[in-house]
Formats: sequence, structure tokens, C-alpha cells
Amino acid sequence: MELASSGKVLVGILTGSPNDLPTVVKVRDTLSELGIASEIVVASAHRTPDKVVAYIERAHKEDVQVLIGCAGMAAHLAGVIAGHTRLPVIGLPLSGGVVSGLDALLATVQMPPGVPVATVAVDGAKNAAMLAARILALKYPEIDQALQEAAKKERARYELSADEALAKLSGK
Ligand code: C2R
Repeated sequence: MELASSGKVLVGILTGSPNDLPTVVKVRDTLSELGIASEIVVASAHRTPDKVVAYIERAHKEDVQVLIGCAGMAAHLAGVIAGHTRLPVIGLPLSGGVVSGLDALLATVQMPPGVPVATVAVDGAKNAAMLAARILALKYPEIDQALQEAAKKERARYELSADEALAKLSGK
């Protein structure tokens, strides 16, 4: 059985601008916490369309399993990726611009029937990673295990009393 922990890149993250990286790096960090190797490539469907297509071709050859397209404003990147692959594509709309990400949200989510992009919240880097992990968990039992551990940790935060949680927040 193939192991996710072999270090092979399973998730390809494309983002439309180097300026997006402070948010997009959180996708990689969350995946890494779950033991999932990923790579970030800066490529734009508008500015460097050939680079987007070349990356998707490489991702197919290298057996990358999930692609994430991150972009702000007129965010066509995730949709263009979805048009070039049958891999699952997650769209991460980014804030910025005159309407704070609403433009990117609509451009990413409103795909024509037959070309789905699973769109997460504006700047929802963590959920983009968690959704990729849930897809991968169907194939890799150790990712399913990591997701169960993460959910256990999350629940533990809710078992603290309000005073304990306040003390934790103030670093006591
Ligand atoms: P700059 O800050 O580089 O001018 O980019 C980027 O994701 C970024 O949020 C401004 C915004 O334009 C976005 N962008 C897209 C695409 N390429 C770049 N929406 C695309 O291909 O969809």
C-alpha cells in the first residue's frame, strides 16, 4: 500500500500572485501538520497561462492527487485548472481588491455545470487544506488517522472551563 508519509507531493497548490503567499502558505502548513506533502507554485491563468497548463501536466505525470487554486479579484485560476484536469480541484478565494474577496468568491464558486470547483470561504486556507486531506483520507488510512487526531485536539479545547480557556488565552 502506498503511504502518504513517503514524502511524495500529493497536493499541488497554485496561486495567482506572489502577493498571495502569506495566506497560501497556511494551506501548506496545515497539510504538513497532517503529514501531507504539498508544493506551492505561483502561476496565473491571466498572466502566465502556459505555466498553469505546464504545471497541471507535470502534476498528472507525478501523480499529484488534489489541486488547489488560490486567487483574489477576478479569480479564474481554480476554474481554469478544473478545465484541464479530472483531479479534484479546490478553490480558495482570497481577499483584497475593492470588495474584499466577494469578487474572488463568486468567480471561484460559480462554475458552469460539469466543471466543479469545491470552493471554501474567502481566505479559508485551513479548510482548503482540511478538504484536501478528507479527499486523500479515502485512499490513505494514515491521513484519516491524522484527521481523527486533529478532531480530538479540537474537541479538547471545548472541554476546558471558561476560566481555564481564559487563562490559556492570556498565556497563564
Ligand atoms: P497582484 O497583487 O500580483 O497584482 O495580483 C492574484 O491572485 C491576486 O490576488 C492581484 C490579484 O490578482 C489575482 N490573480 C488572479 C489570477 N491571477 C492573478 N485572480 C487568475 O489567474 O485568476
